[in-house]
Amino acid sequence: MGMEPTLVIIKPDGLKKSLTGDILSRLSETKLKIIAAKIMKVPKELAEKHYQHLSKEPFFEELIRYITGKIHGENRVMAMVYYGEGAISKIREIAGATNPEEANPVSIRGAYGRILTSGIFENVIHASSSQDEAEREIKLWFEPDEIVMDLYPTEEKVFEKVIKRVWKE
Ligand code: IDP
Ligand code: MG
Repeated sequence: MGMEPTLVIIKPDGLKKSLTGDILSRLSETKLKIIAAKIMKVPKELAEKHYQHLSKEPFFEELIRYITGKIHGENRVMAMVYYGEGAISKIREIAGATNPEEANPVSIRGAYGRILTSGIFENVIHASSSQDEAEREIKLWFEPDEIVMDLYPTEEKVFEKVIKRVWKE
């Protein structure tokens, strides 16, 4: 426990169902601090790295389709980092069990999740489940400068010939 960060992702079903506000309200009950947030598309490579621990599961391919928005025709997710005392367990508690049918009905997954006919647990949010997982996931989803706190050691790298899209003058 102690002061720790955790990664939260509102999955494509959460955005599709306009649940963002409700979910943020529920999460704010924890009194944890949001230290990073963005709406983004999820590239397949990022999805596969994020769920690498499940790559042997029969539902893996469908899970990648889910998190990349292919199932809902909604390619946005909202990724956030919450920080504070016992952040990981506090958020997991409000999120509820992985299987939405077993989740506490007042938890986010219990209230808004469902099981798709494909068998995938459509459970609205992701939340890191350990400090190691949080570190791995936060480094996957965010760059150091997108987070308003220094969570992990950084280094400076000089890039040459970087091609970057900018607003047209
Ligand atoms: P978690 O999201 O509660 O940490 P994980 O085991 O890390 O659970 O699984 C990641 C996601 O994969 C779940 O949130 C859910 O969407 C999906 N999932 C996990 N286990 C199953 C399963 O047995 N059947 C269908 N989908 C599953
Ligand atoms: Mg997990």
